[in-house]
Amino acid sequence: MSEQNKKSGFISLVGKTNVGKSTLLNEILGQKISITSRKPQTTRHRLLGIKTIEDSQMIFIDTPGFHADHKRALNQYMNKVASSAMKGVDVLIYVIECLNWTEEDQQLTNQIREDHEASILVINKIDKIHQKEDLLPFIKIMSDLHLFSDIVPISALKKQNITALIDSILAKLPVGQHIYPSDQVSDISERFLASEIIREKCITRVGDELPYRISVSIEKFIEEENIVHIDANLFVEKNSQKGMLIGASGSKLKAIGTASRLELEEILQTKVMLNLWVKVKTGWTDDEAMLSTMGYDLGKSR
Ligand SMILES: Nc1nc2c(ncn2[C@@H]2O[C@H](COP(=O)(O)OP(=O)(O)OP(=O)(O)O)[C@@H](O)[C@H]2O)c(=O)[nH]1
Ligand SMILES: [Mg+2]
Repeated sequence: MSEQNKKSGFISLVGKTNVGKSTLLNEILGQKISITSRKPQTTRHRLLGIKTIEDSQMIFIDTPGFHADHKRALNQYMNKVASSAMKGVDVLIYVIECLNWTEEDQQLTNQIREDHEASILVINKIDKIHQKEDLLPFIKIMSDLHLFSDIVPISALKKQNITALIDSILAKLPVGQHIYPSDQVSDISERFLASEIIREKCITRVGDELPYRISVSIEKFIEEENIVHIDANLFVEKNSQKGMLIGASGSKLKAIGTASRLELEEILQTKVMLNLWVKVKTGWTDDEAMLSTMGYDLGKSR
């Protein structure tokens, strides 16, 4: 392959929380690098997913979803990570849920017209549309906004129309040298992925408010020949939350530990010995200094 024919570019996935950005990234990569859940504000960090197809290297940036609650330092941090990923990329993918374009979307995309030659509106979750004939008029309304160069309806979960989306991205990718080896899929470490898998298992097993109060920190990650030893702290903000996470006679924490271990064993392809501790760190979601020591730092997003 001649060097001049190579294409490479950064593609960010942005949009409101819960629209399916991380599900889409995992589907494109064919591998889970970004955790997902039906609860809002799942992704907290910017992370890269890399897909190389022949002479084209697509470097995707998954971001935290935008959300209106700006009050806490953690929420402000997440919105900042998302807006910084809207700038300086080669292709911007703005994801929405089918038939759902809001005032907030309008505001968030206002800057696209000036900043981006190449922007794609992804209308996700088309599998949820009851009346299929509703889709075409919606696409027409979106197209009349004149904000996006392409509009691609997909279902990330049901793997519908992903090839059309890839084709649209490839057509917009600039000429350039590849930055990563062709078999590299992400820039995240196994240690970081472990903390995220554990956080995902917490999110799915607790009530609606608690997910935003939980942070996971890996204290030990030691790889031996046939086993990986992982110790992790789960931080919450209050003693009452600690009880909710541990559950009656430790049942909830045990379930979180088992589900995390099984998935980590699958990902790491080895046995995993996992120990979890729940600790209270009062007010961590609204304390910039604490956020920084816990790895939420705009300078280094992970
Ligand atoms: N029915 C349906 N559900 C989907 C689809 N794509 C994603 N979901 C679900 O939508 C929920 C949110 O998905 P995520 O991928 O976590 O969404 P996100 O945009 O990354 O959310 P944040 O990280 O919070 O910004 C999950 O329960 C997914 O399974 C889809 O195409 N169809
Ligand atoms: Mg996400």
